[in-house]
Amino acid sequence: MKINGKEKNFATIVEQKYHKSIAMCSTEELYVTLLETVKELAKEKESNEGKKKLYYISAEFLIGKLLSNNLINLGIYDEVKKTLENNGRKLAELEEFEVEPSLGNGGLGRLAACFIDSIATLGLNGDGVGLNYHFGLFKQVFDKNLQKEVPNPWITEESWLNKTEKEYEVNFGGFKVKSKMYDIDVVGYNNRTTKLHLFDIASVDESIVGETIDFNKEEIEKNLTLFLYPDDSDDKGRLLRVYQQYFMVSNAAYLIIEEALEKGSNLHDLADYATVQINDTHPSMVIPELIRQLQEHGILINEAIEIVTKMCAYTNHTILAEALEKWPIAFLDKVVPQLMPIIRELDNRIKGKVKDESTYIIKDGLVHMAHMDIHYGYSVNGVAYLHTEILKNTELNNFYKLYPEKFNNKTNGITFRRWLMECNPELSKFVTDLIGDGWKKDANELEKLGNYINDDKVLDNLLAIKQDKKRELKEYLKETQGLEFDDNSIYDIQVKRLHEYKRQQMNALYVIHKYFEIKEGKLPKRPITVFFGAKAAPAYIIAKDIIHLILCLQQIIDNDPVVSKYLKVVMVENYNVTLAEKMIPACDVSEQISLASKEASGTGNMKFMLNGAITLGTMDGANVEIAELVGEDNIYTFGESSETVIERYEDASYVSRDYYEENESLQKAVDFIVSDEVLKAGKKENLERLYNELLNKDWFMTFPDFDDYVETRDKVYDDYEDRKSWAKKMLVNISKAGFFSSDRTIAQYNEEIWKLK
Ligand code: 26Q
Repeated sequence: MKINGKEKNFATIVEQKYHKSIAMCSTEELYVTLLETVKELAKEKESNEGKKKLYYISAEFLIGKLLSNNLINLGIYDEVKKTLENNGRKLAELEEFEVEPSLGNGGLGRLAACFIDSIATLGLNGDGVGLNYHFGLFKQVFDKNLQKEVPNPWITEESWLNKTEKEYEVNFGGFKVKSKMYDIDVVGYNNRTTKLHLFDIASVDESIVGETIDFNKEEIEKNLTLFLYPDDSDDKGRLLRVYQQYFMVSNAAYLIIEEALEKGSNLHDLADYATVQINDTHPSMVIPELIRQLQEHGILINEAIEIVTKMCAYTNHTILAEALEKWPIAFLDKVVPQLMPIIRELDNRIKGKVKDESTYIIKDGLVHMAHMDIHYGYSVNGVAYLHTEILKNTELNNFYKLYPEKFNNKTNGITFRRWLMECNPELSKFVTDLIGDGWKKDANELEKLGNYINDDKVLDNLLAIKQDKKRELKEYLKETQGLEFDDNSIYDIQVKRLHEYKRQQMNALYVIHKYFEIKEGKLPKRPITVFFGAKAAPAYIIAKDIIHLILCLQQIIDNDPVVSKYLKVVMVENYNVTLAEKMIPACDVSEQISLASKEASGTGNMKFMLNGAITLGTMDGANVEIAELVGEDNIYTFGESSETVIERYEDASYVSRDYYEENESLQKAVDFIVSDEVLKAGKKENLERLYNELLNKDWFMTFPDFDDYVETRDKVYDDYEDRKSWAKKMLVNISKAGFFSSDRTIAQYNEEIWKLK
């Protein structure tokens, strides 16, 4: 590697720093040296430039560990790995040592992380702006088959954060705080760097955090950036979340204006210097805040509104109405009294010209953040084809009628650097050996793999790589979590946040159904391992009950010598980006079984496909695009359509008990939840609550899809036995995954929304 123009070797760097060889160093010494080296190399790279700059503001950036990713993007991964190996050390040892920054809940945060990787790689002039949470999303531990949450610190003495000189003053109702900005360098692949700006305050007091994630939510100066909020929270938590959001966007607005001024803007032309992507409604207050700050610079309100409307674009990530943020006026009056007159003015202007009351910003004492974004932004996008259609035709139809030109789709994507090159170097090399490495820059080149569809040797190699990754996962989970299973079994995996709409409960019902079949002597041709990984928001009771059921099933089956030969349940503890990188490459069957119309996109589905797993899914989110790309022979779809589901909700015609009463095998599976066997393994209160919820409500309609799910899943397992035809399906999936590169997504954002350069 070249540092400051001089060729250097990692071994010499270590030698100079510690006066000893790599072999003699502790893991920490090697890690710290490598971290410093990478930081230095990143600093040397040119940063992206241009007149107009994108600010991707997001409350979450689920970046995951950065060491290997940065080594890959700097092009020194192989070199460093080899040097370590030549000295009897392993890069994996350092990877394990690194702490994962879990600065996001799930899909939305991980998407933001993939996006900044692609922004850097494409050389676009754009930075990320967010918060420097001292504790990431809670760490999940299992205790008596229940989820417990414990604090999850990530900032160590030596971290990826760089201090900067930037400081601002942020005013809240009644007091103000001084902010400081930290940067993480985001290294593009073979290209330039961009920055992730994370804002913090000096007065945060980590000592108020004890053994649990409960803490005093009153003293804002001490806790403002202490925690990332789980995706739903108690009321007290919500108030603190408003403080966090305003803190984030006020800093962002100061930064935007300051950087534009430095580049020669007179602020009347600010929209030529800056564009803002609002990642869900969490940063929506940036709109009134930019207006407020422009007014402070002497720009009158009419013009300020006009400028800001040309600057801000909003991405919607959810169709669940209950998830759209609405803040009580009283909250905003307390936290940001300086914004309320502006928000009222924005609302009054709409009330003065739009008849449709459903689009007003302030209604019944609540401020509807998404409404403000749509009226006062220039773009509104959904994150997959179906999602955007549902927004236009159903959820946001009243807005679509007002501003059809603002609506557009940007189907999500993932960075192939992390989700193939880093997590699956074997498959990555296999691909490169066949088609060259052009795919690393232009993912569509993966289509060339199609030429090998009848090449038996290629198909065998593909299966062999999958088998290796399955063995690796087995060893890893044995060592780290004491979990045991057969690597000759089919690996069927559902990993994602726990939500009723994602329907882990339906997967669990299938497990129960299989359990009965095996007991009755109907044996699967090959053992099946059903993996789950999921955190539930601490206050989401039913989600936690579902985890409880899955853990009880795991225990019951583990203790059953007959059934466990054919079926295993493996619920991994503390599912996070690090575990995803180990599980996804090892997967045979990718469970994407949300209730049609509810999953905006999903991005796990793309990661699995890229790693040669076959999707078992509903026609929901980006599954629709996957199905179209791979064709019906290479995906297994089931379940009711989004149209039917939407109708059922509209006419409120769904009665779960009717299905239960008419379907014997479903009834048997559901009843098992409160059987003596499960009650012995678990807690009555939790299991009965879940049972009653399903029987009396089943809001996400698992019962109507149950039979189709069972039948389709059984077919998947049957088809798996024809190894050659399965390998062909794998190859087709990998070859068609190019569309889901976040490089493509970001190029589209730029061409159709941001228009940088
Ligand atoms: C809201 C209020 C209070 C506290 C937390 C929140 C909150 C936090 C996070 C609400 C929602 C989120 C995250 C949402 C999310 O991850 N959505 C997912 O976004 C992905 C990227 O677009 C999609 O692929 C998924 O379909 C979508 O569920």
